[in-house]
Amino acid sequence: MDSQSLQTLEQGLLGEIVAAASLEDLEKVRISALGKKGRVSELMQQLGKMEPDARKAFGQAVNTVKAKVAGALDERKAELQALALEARLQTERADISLPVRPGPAAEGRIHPVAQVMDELAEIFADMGFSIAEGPDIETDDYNFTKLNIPAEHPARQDQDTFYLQPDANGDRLVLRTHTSPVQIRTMLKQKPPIRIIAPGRVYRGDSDQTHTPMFHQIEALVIDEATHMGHLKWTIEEMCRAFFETDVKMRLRSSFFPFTEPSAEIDIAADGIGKPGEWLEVGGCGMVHPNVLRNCGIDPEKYQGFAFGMGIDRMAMLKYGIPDLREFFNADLRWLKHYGFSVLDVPGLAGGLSS
Ligand code: 2NM
Repeated sequence: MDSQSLQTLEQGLLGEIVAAASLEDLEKVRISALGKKGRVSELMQQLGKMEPDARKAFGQAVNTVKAKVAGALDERKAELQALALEARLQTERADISLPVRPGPAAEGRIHPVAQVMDELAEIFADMGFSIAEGPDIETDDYNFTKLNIPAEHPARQDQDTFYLQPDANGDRLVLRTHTSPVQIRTMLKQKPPIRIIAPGRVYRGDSDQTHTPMFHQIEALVIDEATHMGHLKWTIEEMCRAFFETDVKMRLRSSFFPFTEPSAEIDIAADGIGKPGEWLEVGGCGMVHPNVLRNCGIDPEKYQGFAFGMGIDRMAMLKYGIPDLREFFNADLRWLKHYGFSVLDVPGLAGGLSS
């Protein structure tokens, strides 16, 4: 091959390299030039058949071409890689100025009942109470008899109890009509002094505008040697002040429960919710009946104490201005979005319970 054709080959190859539009095309050009059977490699194989002088000159010329072609390949490869990266950057671009999606922690809502339970737990924990829990299915004995409500007592009909089949011991089972059996269980297994609250679900068979067959109660129990009505009134007043986050007027109105003596209804002034001059009943209370203490193995000559109970759903309606009780349990996400609370806004006494 003469130097003219070598020149032509070189120009041709350099042209192909520049024209290669992708890394794959470029690789094909490389193989066709510098690969084992490539056009430049084949020239090298001709060297063996040449005269020594000619061989030296031709060898140098081919090497020069080879080096130029290799250099051009590297250069084009770098260019094509840069272009490919640029193309990816264009198509895979992320707009970091887009607003962040809220995500489950910010989007989920805490139900007002759960919020009020958390708020009350916080308030009572601060006063030195512990939280006690018990089963929703109770024995007739714990739900009624030990609470000084004997078999023929009208309270058993009053409360429209849901009855279940008897358990293995033949004890009649019920869906608890109040959380008082939790207090019974506590008194049976723990000696005074006792300071507990029992929040939870309770069940009664009535259903209308202001009653659902399942609702929530919180009850408190304090037993010690010298606990009296003054402690009871202070505790309820203090709880209302902390819960409603304002000064509320409260009164105890004489009443009757089989499990307390004396007993009273708890009323709070409705001024704050646009009903000036009216009183709203939020719960009941009293000094634990000596029979109840005795039923739980506590000596009423040595110990006495108070208990009170309130409706959590009712308290949520009052504090957060929610008009219809039935909406509480409809699992309507629009309602929950409106009345629910942020998962991240944990109630605490230091920063306001429900800021
Ligand atoms: C109320 C009202 C008055 C109460 C009594 C007891 C117990 F177990 F100690 F006897 N627990 N809760 C009680 C007293 C509950 O709810 C309206």
